[in-house]
Amino acid sequence: MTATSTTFRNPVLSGFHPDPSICRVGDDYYLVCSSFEYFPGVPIFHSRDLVNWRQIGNVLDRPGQLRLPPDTHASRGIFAPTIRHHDGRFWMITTDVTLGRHLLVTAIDPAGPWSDPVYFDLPHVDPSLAWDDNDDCWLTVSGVESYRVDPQAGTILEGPVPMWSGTGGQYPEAPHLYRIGEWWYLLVSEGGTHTGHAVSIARSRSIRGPFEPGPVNPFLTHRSMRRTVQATGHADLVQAGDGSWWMVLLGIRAKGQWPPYHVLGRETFLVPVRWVDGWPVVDPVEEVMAAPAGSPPALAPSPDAGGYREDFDGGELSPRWISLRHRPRTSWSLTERPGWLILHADGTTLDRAGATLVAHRQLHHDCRASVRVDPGTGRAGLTLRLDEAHHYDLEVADGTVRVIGRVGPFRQVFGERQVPPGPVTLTISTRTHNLLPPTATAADQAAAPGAPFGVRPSACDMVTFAVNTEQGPVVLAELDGRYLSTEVAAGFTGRVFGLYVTDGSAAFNWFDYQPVATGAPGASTTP
Ligand code: 6LW
Repeated sequence: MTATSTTFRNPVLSGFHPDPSICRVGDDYYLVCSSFEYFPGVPIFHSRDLVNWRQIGNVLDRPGQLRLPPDTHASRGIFAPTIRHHDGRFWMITTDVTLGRHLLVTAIDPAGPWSDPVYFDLPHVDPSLAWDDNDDCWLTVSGVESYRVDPQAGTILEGPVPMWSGTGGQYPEAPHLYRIGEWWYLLVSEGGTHTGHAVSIARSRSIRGPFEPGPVNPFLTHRSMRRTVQATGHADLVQAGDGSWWMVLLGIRAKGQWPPYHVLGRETFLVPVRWVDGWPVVDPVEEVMAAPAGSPPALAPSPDAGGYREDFDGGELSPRWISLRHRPRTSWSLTERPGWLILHADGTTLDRAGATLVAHRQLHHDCRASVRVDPGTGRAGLTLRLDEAHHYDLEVADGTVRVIGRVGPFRQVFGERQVPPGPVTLTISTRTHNLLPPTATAADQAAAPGAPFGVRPSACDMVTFAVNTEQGPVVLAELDGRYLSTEVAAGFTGRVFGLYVTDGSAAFNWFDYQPVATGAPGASTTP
């Protein structure tokens, strides 16, 4: 590191925050991400320095804008959004893949309210918007092709105009057009949203092309490289007020080996961009990155940042809470029992769509989530969820707390304990440190504390389930977390901690989420 540089920490948005798109208005940056089967949809964040982001709402936050059918599959629903500021308004366009159409909403204030949608019945995903020198609006989609549209009416005026589809990698997608100087630049991702992911660029004098590829394409990829951050792609460019350029993109942080597994979903990363001979150049994406001195990301948030305590004392749910497919007003209340979140059961199981759930993303590999829940005569708990077929539940009903694992077609109770009636405190924690190396022998394993059920954790992660008793916390089970990974479940999301009820009504007094430092006492030297 030289005296002329500073550092910042990636990911700038940890946990399930994929497909970032960014725009700047004056000193303010705004960023949106995909939301898939969750409601409200398209979380929107604000930052002044590109590194520290605060969620200011969700763009699609009412049924008039987003009505996902009750049987919407996990990882369907709302795909990659684009946010732009043009003509005094914010514009956000995305695809509802369940409906098979793109929807465009606008707002004066990015915190909302956003308008009702205008729909475009066009194929493909990853819609993006750009306005040319005549103020004509161009809608570009994966493939890659472009359409001249009337954004107010939702009509197609011209197209499809074929664009440039990258270097030949599969799934040319996430196209964005930028007017920079005399050129139109077309940013494209290709290779698919896993370890083959890559970002490529081309440019043209005309928005209609033809596009000339850059001299080095892809100009960003981590494929085949031994790097902590993998799957780098789906990018968007932004110019800071000081003239510097930046790119946000998605990546994954997988753990373990042969193969690695990732459980937090695709996260949002930031890299500085330099221009060399008219083309963007970026360094590989690292967890700690150098930034040009004086450039916006001067602040490096503490790696321990990101804890969250919710006492359910306010009148509204924080925008960070997400539910499955919809959140009917009849399914929750913050007023029925002041200071408590009441959830009323809709569906009878987390194994199928329809359950009442209010969830918070898992943001750190090593973390702890606790709730205080009064199940009354109902069935409720805290789940660690990837989808309907991949979740671990810490559930209380009929005076018993149980740990239930659902993986694919299998469902099993792994531990249980009687508890007195009334509120109970449940904790699920995850750890990637203090695990046995993949080379551990059976004897190592037998000697290691906390390695139950015959699993041999390959430095991936373990999930621990505990209930508070008069004697203190009691661990009911510890399960291998790899079964709740994208590599096992497939899909585009990441893990969430969900407060749920599947029978009757339950009351939640508080929720507490805290990262656990990886250097905590007892952390091993496992690579
Ligand atoms: C999205 C595509 C992608 O539409 O993943 O990483 C898809 N890129 O661009 C879903 O997030």
